[in-house]
Amino acid sequence: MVAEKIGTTLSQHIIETQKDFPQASGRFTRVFNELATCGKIISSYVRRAGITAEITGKKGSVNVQGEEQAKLDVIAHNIFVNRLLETGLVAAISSEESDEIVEADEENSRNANYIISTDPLDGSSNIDVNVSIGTIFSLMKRKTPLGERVSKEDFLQKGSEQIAAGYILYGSSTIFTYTSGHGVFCFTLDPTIGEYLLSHSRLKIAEEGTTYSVNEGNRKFWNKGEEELVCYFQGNHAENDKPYTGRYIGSLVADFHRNLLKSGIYLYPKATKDGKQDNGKLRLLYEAMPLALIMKEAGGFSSDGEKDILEIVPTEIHQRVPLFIGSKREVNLAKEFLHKYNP
Ligand code: P6P
Repeated sequence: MVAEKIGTTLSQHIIETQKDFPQASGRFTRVFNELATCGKIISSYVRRAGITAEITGKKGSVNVQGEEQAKLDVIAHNIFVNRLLETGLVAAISSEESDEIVEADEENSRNANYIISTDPLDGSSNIDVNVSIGTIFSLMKRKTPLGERVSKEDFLQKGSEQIAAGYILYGSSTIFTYTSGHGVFCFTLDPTIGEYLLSHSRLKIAEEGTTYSVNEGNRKFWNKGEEELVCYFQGNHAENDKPYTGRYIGSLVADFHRNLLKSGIYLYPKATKDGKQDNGKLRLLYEAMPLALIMKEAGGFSSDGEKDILEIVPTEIHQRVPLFIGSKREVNLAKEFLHKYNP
């Protein structure tokens, strides 16, 4: 099938795949192509960071999370919002960089079918030290009836309702990875021709992992189950004396992508450095849920330590969640260890 031949362009792939869905109207294709274009534009900025002051360093503002915004955070946010709302097919966008949802004009807020949640540039604190960063997106259909204005409640759907999810990793190359529920596909951007070319078709993660990714600097804030789980991964446990490989880039998309290809688990338990956040650091809507859909399609699993990420119904758009995501065996182990002390 052309759509899955290595080297196929993303546009060819989407058009070919659309043929499999007679009910497809072309709207999905149009939105998807725009997401891909946003990735190319952001990639061009990321590749120039450090060269021009206008895109390097801090913006001098903080986002709703109280985190300092990099100039590129805001640039990436604006690219996503402007281009996707201009398609006339997206009613609103929830973004890490905006406290409230960004609604399309009245006409499209009432009549567009799709809503998008995004972390426009995750891991942006790594930009100035030339470490990989990424964009994460989640595509859903609105719940409110057409004709009514879209609302924040439209975004409070569980992850299994996603129509599609993906990320763009700005690493040694720029990779566009997505799933629409029929397999996980990766496209590598060939900058010489400006096209994304299929590089991985129907990606599957190994059932058992060999790598664990966690910020060990938070150890003093972990509970007993989390502590024992990491000791297991370090080979310091009665049930395991063979250490896993430890890899932690500090950029979720980069750690996720490596574990997706090489097997392993990424974990961000409840507490963070300040020990205050008892719901972890990562956001449910535009980090955990889209990656959880990809991981499920690749044969892996994700949980908050107890519940399947895709079955959690959000109560607010910037809600945080503890995250254990990767090879099925390791994510289930996490659940066992946490349950041991918190039945
Ligand atoms: P810490 C980046 O801010 C991010 O959201 C993820 O990309 C990354 O995995 C995590 O936070 C890093 O957090 O507390 O380990 O620096």
